[in-house]
Amino acid sequence: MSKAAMLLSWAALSCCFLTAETAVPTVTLNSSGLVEVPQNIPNDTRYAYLDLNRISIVRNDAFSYLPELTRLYLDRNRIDTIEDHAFHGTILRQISMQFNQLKWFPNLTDVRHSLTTVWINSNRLKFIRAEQVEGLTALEALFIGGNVIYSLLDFSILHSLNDIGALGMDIQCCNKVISLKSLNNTSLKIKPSPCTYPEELVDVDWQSITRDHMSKPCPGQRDKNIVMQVHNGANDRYPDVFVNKELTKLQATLLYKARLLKRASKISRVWSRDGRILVMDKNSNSSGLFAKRPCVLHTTCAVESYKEM
Ligand SMILES: *[C@@H]1O[C@H](CO)[C@@H](O)[C@H](O)[C@H]1NC(C)=O
Ligand SMILES: *[C@@H]1O[C@H](CO)[C@@H](O)[C@H](O)[C@H]1NC(C)=O
Ligand SMILES: *[C@@H]1O[C@H](CO)[C@@H](O)[C@H](O)[C@H]1NC(C)=O
Ligand SMILES: *[C@@H]1O[C@H](CO)[C@@H](O)[C@H](O)[C@H]1NC(C)=O
Ligand SMILES: *[C@@H]1O[C@H](CO)[C@@H](O)[C@H](O)[C@H]1NC(C)=O
Ligand SMILES: *[C@H]1O[C@@H](CO)[C@H](O)[C@@H](O)[C@@H]1NC(C)=O
Repeated sequence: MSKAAMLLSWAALSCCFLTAETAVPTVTLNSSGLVEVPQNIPNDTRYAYLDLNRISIVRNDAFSYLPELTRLYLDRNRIDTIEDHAFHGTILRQISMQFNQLKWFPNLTDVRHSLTTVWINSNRLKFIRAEQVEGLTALEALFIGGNVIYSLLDFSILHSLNDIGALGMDIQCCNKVISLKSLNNTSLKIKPSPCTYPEELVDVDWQSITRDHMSKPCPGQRDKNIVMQVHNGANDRYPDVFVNKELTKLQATLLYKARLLKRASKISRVWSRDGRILVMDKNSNSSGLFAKRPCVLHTTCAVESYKEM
């Protein structure tokens, strides 16, 4: 082939890739007041943007009239239910469901061979189980940050997965999520100190946490929303140990009490971060639990113990 011919074919190729790229049949219905998945978009649509609507349920076969659909964006809706065959009949490669109200990882079995990327960050997931994702043989990237997850599968069952986005995620660093430690820092994006449990790992850098540190049992699901009384050695002085889960009402009470203590100059600082109430002891040289780093009120300290200080 002559140089000119090569150039020509290169030009022809780049022309057509560009044309193909810009010509992808795309429908954009962001902020359109939709309360349901529309049933009247062109049937050759490949990319569909349905962000910023008020869709709350995605029913079986909602998209099956779109056989070429490869990218679907449902961000910032009110979705709490996705039926088992919602994506049946499509060839989805990317699905984005950020900022919805999903408590369960959706059943993606119908698109398991095509799906490469899932954004499900900022929902209400509490766990992801192996049986919910094990069939997703093509999955390369999974974004789960912004959920408060207590239990995660061992990701090594997903052979194509090489990118897990978990930024903005608080985790209880115990044995149910130990699989996170088998991921290197190129494949796992996590905030610098993600642990809210156990107390000794709060504010500790993720890189310096080992599998051993995480081999502790997780606080029982049954103890959710209750205040545990722990009476053993070190905790005798601080008998109220609060389990760090959804203690919204309790946290509000703690914050209120802590602010009273601050006003009475019993502690030097009180603030909340990621739903945790933190306090800094007035005397940073005091021993044990209150030394050096802030104390998370709802995990180990009793507010009462500050009153005597
Ligand atoms: C879309 O609908 C038209 C007419 O109803 C049909 O001829 C065509 O095959 C459909 N295309 C796809 C991709 O299903
Ligand atoms: C997902 O749906 C398929 C097909 O109905 C079913 O066989 C499978 O058990 C479901 N998976 C989960 C995790 O519910
Ligand atoms: C990180 O893990 C991925 C997937 O397991 C692997 O492909 C990659 O080579 C690893 N990178 C390093 C620096 O170890
Ligand atoms: C990954 O971890 C290594 C040490 O284990 C560290 O030197 C490096 O900076 C980390 N890379 C990123 C992107 O955090
Ligand atoms: C902290 O207190 C201990 C004993 O109360 C004392 O021995 C030590 O010198 C103090 N450290 C500092 C930095 O003040
Ligand atoms: C919806 O429209 C698409 C296409 O224009 C944009 O890429 C998205 O960013 C947008 N979604 C939101 C949430 O703004």
